[in-house]
Order: sequence, then structure tokens, then C-alpha cells
Amino acid sequence: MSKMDDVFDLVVRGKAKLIGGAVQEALDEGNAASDILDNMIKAMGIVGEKFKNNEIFVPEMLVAARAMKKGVDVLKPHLAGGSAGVAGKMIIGTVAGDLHDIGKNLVAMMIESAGFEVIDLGVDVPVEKFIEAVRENPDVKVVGVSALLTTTMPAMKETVEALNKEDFRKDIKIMVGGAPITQEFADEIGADAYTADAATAAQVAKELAA
Ligand code: B1M
Repeated sequence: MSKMDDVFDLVVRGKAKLIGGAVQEALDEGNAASDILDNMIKAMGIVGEKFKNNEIFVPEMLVAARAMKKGVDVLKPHLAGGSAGVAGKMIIGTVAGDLHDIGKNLVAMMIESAGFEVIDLGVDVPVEKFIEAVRENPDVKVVGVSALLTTTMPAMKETVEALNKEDFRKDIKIMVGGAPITQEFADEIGADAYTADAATAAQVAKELAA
């Protein structure tokens, strides 16, 4: 089994204690950090499929998520690298009712490496907390809103619509993303940008802040 297959398998099986070593070995073998990350994202896709087909349940999804996080920790120094703050300040969070943070964390990491100072509000973030965070950081340029569940898309709509009503709206750009989100939905709720993955999110954040 190649080291990449190992990494894939350890994410699917949620082996948090072993994944760090396997990721390091995959790096040592000469695999690019971005390819190892893509490999782990694909593994999470398999975890999602298994969950959908009732082959695994929430606890198994949770251990897979833990393993993925441990793997990302090892990759982080190889992916990140910008000087924090030179591109501006960004606020990011996962909407109210939604506990998924792996994708949001990857977006935050890539945006940080694109030179932003990132204020991460975490998961299950109520509308008011997004608004408060922008008020407390008047120099913020981009607000990123993530949602992973179809059932929390209304919370994203509520969040973006509330931000749109604020006086500070003209000074910020709003970017949305997450598996169930589409460009059409982003347009419908009045966001400035939708991006499908973390690398594109970092590129677009730079354009929005320019
Ligand atoms: Co959940 N879950 N989950 N889950 N989970 C999904 C999302 C699901 C698709 C699985 C499935 O059924 N196939 C399904 C949603 C179905 C739907 O909405 N139609 C689902 C469900 C149903 C649930 C629960 C309701 C299960 C239950 O309790 N019965 C529950 C809800 C809890 C809640 O949030 N209130 C639940 C719970 C969990 C865990 C807590 C166990 C765990 C999350 C742990 C954590 O995040 N700390 C979990 C996991 C791990 C998953 C899957 C397997 C993996 C998610 C993930 O991390 N993907 C997921 C299945 C799947 O995605 N295929 C699933 C990898 C990650 C890198 O991708 O997050 O998409 P993603 O992020 C990408 C892009 O979307 C984008 O960039 C990222 C990187 O490229 N992106 C942005 C994300 N945010 C962005 C923001 C941007 C721009 C781009 O700008 C701001």
C-alpha cells in the first residue's frame, strides 16, 4: 500500500493516533502537501457516503473528522506561509446550528496563508456574533460564512441578510461556501462571492479585499 493509500485508509477508519506519522511519511516520499490534503478530503467524501448508506454512524464520522484534523495539523506548516495581516483582515465562521468545521478551518488556513489575519468565530455562530465581530473590527475586509447542512442554509441566508442591512455593509465583502451552497444560492441571499473550495476561497478573498 502506498503512503497516500495509507493516509486515505487511516482517515476513513478514523485512526487519529496513526495519521500524523502516515502524513509525514507521505511528505517524506515526495508527495505535495496539497495532494495529500486532496487525498484526505476525498477520504472524508467516502466517510460521508458510508454514513449516507447507513454503513457507519455519527461516532464513526466524528473519529474520521478527528483523524483528518490531526493529519491537517502535520500538513499545516507545508501549506500555510503568508505574512498574517498584509492582505487585510477576515472574519469567518460556521452558521448557527451547524457544527462542521473541517472545511471552514481549511478555508481559514488557506486564507491566512494568502496573507490575511483571520478571526475565526468557530462553529454554531449566531447572526449577532457575526455582526458584533465586524463592529469590533472596523478594518475587516471580508466576512466568510460556511454551512455544511441543507438544514442550516436558512441560517446562512439569515446571516447574510442581516449583514446586508448593517451600515458597515459597504465596507465589507461577504463570501459564502460549503458543500450544499451554490452560486445561485449565494446570489439569491445577496452574498458577494461563492467559492467551492479552500484554495479558490483564498484567491477570491484577495480579489475581494483588493
Ligand atoms: Co455531518 N453531514 N452531520 N458530521 N458530515 C455531512 C455534511 C453529510 C453530507 C453526510 C451525508 O449524509 N452524506 C450530511 C448532510 C446532509 C445534508 O445536509 N443534506 C451530514 C449530516 C446529516 C450530519 C448530522 C445531521 C448527522 C446526525 O446527527 N444525524 C450531524 C449534524 C450536526 C450539526 O452540525 N448540527 C452531523 C455531524 C457530523 C460530525 C460532528 C460527526 C462530523 C463533523 C466534525 C467536524 O467538522 N468537526 C461530520 C462529518 C465529518 C461529515 C462529513 C462526513 C465530512 C465533512 C467534511 O469535513 N468534509 C460530511 C460528508 C461529506 O462532506 N461528504 C457530513 C471535508 C471538508 C474538507 O469538506 O466541509 O465540504 P467541506 O469543505 C470544503 C468546501 O465545502 C469548501 O471548502 C472546503 C475545503 O475545500 N468550503 C468553503 C467550506 N466552507 C467554506 C466557506 C467558504 C468557501 C468554501 O467561504 C467562506
